[in-house]
Amino acid sequence: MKIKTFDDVRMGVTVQGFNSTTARDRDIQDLINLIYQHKIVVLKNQDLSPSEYHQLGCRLGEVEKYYQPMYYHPEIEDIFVSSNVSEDDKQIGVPKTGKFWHVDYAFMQRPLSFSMVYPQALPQKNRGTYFINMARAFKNLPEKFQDIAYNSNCLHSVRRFFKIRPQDVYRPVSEILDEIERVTPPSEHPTAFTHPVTGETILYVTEGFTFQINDLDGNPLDESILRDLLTYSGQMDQDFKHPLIEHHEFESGDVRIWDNRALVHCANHAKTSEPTVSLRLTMHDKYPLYA
Ligand code: 7UC
Ligand code: FE
Repeated sequence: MKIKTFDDVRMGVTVQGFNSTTARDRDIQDLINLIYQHKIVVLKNQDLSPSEYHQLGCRLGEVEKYYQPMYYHPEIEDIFVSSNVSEDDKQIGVPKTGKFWHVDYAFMQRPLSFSMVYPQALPQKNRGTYFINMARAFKNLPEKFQDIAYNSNCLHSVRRFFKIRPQDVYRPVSEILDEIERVTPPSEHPTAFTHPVTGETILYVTEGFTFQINDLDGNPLDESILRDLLTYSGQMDQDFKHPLIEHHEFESGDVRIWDNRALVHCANHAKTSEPTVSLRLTMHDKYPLYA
């Protein structure tokens, strides 16, 4: 494996010459260490079948499939398909996923440790992902906000970004909203916590999912506090110009893996109608969300 940092500005490393079929357990452990250390790892020049890709995921951690079948890959349910391509009127996966700041599964009691994306079809440009390092975001907070973050919890829900399914047509919205609350009741996590591996303090709020901040007795704090935390972290910047925001482009053959505890991300979908397909796998490591 040949490891190179991206550039002097952005986090992450590229790995050349990784072969998932011949990789030994030691190589997999090296890879996992790189994910914690650099937060983003891009395996270059990969040519994997869906099943080989799935096997790689299974070696990186305990794969958890998405809770909604609408996203499933036709052969391998564990693979989440983001795709704007429909063949013979049959849509596979879901178009325009993740186009908002979020952490995968932060709205669940047990969020994911690693996320991995493998594009299959890429538009000419503008297909990438925005990332924010939430350890840096925490460090950048004024002390007053660090104190609040240490002494509060946040509630997270998927409700604002739940995708209407084909079978929802003609259903009353109230019924769909009730179903969302029943199936995915809000999760509660500390506003800031210690990463179990790196020891960094992570600010754990997302524009897409976090909707309330409570003190340690469960009393709601002023809404402006959550808004301020999101603003300091860069997630309220509509132009994506905030210094904490990094854009990471995809090249064909890339498999990107990232530390889903430490980063928030936001998909950048091309404005054109070019075919775009990517396969996602999500894994748990052996640690709790926070130390
Ligand atoms: O369709 C989507 O944008 C999926 C999103 C609501 N959830 C992704 C996740 O893993 O949290
Ligand atoms: Fe995502």
